[in-house]
Amino acid sequence: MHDLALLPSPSPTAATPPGPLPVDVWTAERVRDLVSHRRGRGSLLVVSNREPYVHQHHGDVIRWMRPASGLVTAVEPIMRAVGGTWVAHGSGSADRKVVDPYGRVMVPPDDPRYALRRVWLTEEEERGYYYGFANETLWPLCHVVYVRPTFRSRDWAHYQSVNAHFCRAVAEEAPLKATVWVHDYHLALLPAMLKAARPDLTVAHFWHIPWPSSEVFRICPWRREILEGLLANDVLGFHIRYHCDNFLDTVSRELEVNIDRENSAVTYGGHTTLVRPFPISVDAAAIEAEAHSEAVAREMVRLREQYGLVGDKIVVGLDRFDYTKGIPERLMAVDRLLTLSPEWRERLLFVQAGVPSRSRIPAYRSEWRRIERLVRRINQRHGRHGWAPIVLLPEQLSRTAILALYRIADCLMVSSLHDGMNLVAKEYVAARIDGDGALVLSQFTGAAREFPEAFLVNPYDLDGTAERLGAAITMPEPQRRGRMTRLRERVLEWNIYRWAGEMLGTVLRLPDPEVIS
Ligand code: GDG
Repeated sequence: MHDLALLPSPSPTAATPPGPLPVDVWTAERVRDLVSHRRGRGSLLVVSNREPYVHQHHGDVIRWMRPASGLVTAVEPIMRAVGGTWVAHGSGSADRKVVDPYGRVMVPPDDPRYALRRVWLTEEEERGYYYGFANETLWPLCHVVYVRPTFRSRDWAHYQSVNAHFCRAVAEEAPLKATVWVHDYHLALLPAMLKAARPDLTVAHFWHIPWPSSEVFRICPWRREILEGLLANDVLGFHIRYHCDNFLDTVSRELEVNIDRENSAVTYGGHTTLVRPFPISVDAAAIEAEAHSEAVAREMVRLREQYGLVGDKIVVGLDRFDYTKGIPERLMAVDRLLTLSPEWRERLLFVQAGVPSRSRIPAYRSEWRRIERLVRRINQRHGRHGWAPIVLLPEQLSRTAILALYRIADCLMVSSLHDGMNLVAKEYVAARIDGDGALVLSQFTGAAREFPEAFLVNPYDLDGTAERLGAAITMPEPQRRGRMTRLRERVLEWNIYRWAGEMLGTVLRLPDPEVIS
């Protein structure tokens, strides 16, 4: 079973935010209308490795949870709005117990809106495809963080066979001329397999992580197969234009393609793929509404009491514990600030929350040990009178607790070494219903392109990051609020429904695939 980070149920329902909405706002209803108007050609299927709901045994009872994953955070509200089928790996200990004979269960469990079709994998397949090829090969290959990718032929064989499993499941589920929306780097081969098995399908793919430069990608022994898999899509989406350009450069170096830069389209073997940026986001209105709730207010009190979250300034970090997120760099920047400006001692508290992730992989285990060592050392160096500057919360936080932490945080620090988008930064901004708070944000996240009002940092530059953190927590209130107001306007307008509306709109405007019988 995965060492998933799990969120307790239930999840919030979308709600209308207080106050006037920006003029051109996308809502769940607007995406639903778009999909239902254009659905003449069939229905919508989402495919991803990660499932949106996991069923687990707890003694004699079965409980369901939502995994802590950027992909699930983003795609789940869309499926709730439009319905359809989501095909994903069934990873929970009780997942088989709750499905029908075809591996299907209706979700959300407390408010069924769409079907979840589970794909079953053996331990060995999961090891090779998920831990091996997806997370020891493609993840480090696409994130330029100087962790060397591993290339094992047996992982590659599992990756191919698991993609074929997913293909069979989707082909069984998809009605004629359906639109299939594939997600992420676990399923790069699936589009080509689907087009071969079911040429009537329209296939789109959203790649949630960065695409590296062609120079980086060319070390992959199976690069041709991966690129051919992706070029079978009708639409291929990345978070930002820079990743699209890297992808276009990569295919132009590796394959005989025709590239139409004007339309950002690639033609290969007679098939054209539109390659476009679609910046992902969060359900900002729902977060805003939930941040107003009594439950969040109570949780703020509980967290402050339980963890002693008091001080002039509370700075928060929240991540899956992943080596791409730059957690040691963040801790070292806090250390540097406390060393250069000792007047912050006993006044600044840094809270690092999050869940251990992929801990079967050695690079993740050593990252975790490094974080623990650093926290100990920094607390010894600067701690006094029973006070220590860093609080580590390596626990599974509920969504209510996450929103409470965002509201407590005078400053949120995102210091990823490389990150496709980073939804934590967007959630923080959406949760700041008081219009206050400061965001320190790595320039190597997709979010940095949309958030120039954040305190942008290069996390490799410790002095620079410490200096920007100092500036963020000392900025006078009027300027700080001015920046937050602009960040909030952006996240409310460029919300998750706009992302889905723009990507699905592009897909649904395409002509029907030509099927030669
Ligand atoms: C990938 C890409 C891209 C985090 N820690 C805990 C927790 N979370 C929740 C957050 C947020 C989500 O998980 C993380 O989303 P991110 O976008 O920050 O990061 P990844 O999981 O790496 O996501 C990323 C994303 O896909 C979407 O395309 O933005 O670049 O890497 O929703 O709130 N939830 C709980 N406990 C935690 O400790 N419960």
